[in-house]
Amino acid sequence: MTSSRPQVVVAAAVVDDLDAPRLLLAARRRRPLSLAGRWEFPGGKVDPGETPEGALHRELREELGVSVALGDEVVGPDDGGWHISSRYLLRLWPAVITQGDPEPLVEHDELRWLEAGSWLDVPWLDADVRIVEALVRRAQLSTR
Ligand code: 523
Repeated sequence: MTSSRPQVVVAAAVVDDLDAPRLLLAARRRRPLSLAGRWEFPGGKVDPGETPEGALHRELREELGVSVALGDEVVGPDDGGWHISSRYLLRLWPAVITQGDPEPLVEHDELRWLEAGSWLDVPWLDADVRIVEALVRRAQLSTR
């Protein structure tokens, strides 16, 4: 019997401050048609031979034109990540921009900094909305 492991997709919760995040960067997909207009954490698939973190730095450079510093991975409930489908497993890191001004260069047609209290105010992709909810809960706990 062969078991096929899901392909790892890496993404970043780009925030203004890793310790006390108030602003969260959301990116609106331009393609494919089935996902167009929905918002996501920017990122993409890990290429063969890349580490997940290396792939994430590459994706953020290609898609947004920025360099980032990553925080500790946000561990999810599904094998440490977050199931997108049977094909893909999403892994997520918080990130702050260390160089560049983010622009929607390739995959996206709009970027938006969401203020604290408004992180859920855009139509996120189904896989991402669960993670945003978890981040909101975490942020609420950390401000108590
Ligand atoms: N997701 C997803 N959330 C999310 C990302 C970055 C991706 O649900 N934050 C899904 C969307 C696709 C799959 O993961 O079904 C692959 O992501 P994609 O298309 O962004 O990967 P890329 O950028 O590596 O794609 P290509 O370069 O076009 O192959």
